[in-house]
Amino acid sequence: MTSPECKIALICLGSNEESAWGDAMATVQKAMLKVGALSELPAKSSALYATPAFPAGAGPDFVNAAMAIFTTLSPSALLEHLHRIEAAAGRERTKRWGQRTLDLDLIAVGDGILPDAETYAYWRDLSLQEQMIETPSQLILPHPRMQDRAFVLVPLCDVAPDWRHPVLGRSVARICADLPLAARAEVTPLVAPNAP
Ligand code: PH2
Ligand code: MG
Ligand code: MG
Repeated sequence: MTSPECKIALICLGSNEESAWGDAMATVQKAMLKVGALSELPAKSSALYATPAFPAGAGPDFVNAAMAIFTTLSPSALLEHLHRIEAAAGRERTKRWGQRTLDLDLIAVGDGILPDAETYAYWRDLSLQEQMIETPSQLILPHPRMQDRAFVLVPLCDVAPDWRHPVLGRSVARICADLPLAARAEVTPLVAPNAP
């Protein structure tokens, strides 16, 4: 039997609340080590960024980052690992879009469209108002909102600018460049206190 193919997985990390691991920056940094440990080839990690909470006024600024890891895990097995890391940081799943100690979002796995193109399109095309009410019960990939969010795309440009969206047919760099400049400018790089 041939071994399963190693695929790139894109993950967005976010925190806007202190966790068992420290402040938001320390939390994201520790999570990066744990997510990196899931990778079967050297993982790629973005810079850390300060970003205003979405929707506007929803809470303190976030620290966001992105990673590209390389894995033979299925998307659902990978998601379980991410949920375990969130739980280790003390994450309680309460309010949608509320404050969170650690949020690990699976953005894409290879060029997979899950569960199928029709369901993906349904979630991608929801209005913001509908998004406030409806939450998918299954894993939708690529993340149906990735193309709208500078706090996802700017960090992703650090790790996978050439990854091509299997439905939109555009690279991460292109999708990011298509965002309004003002949205991109709100995502500001943070310098870690222990940086050289
Ligand atoms: N995550 C959310 C809701 N809002 N805003 C920013 N800036 N960054 C996030 O990671 C984020 C958010 C839900 O997961
Ligand atoms: Mg999220
Ligand atoms: Mg999440």
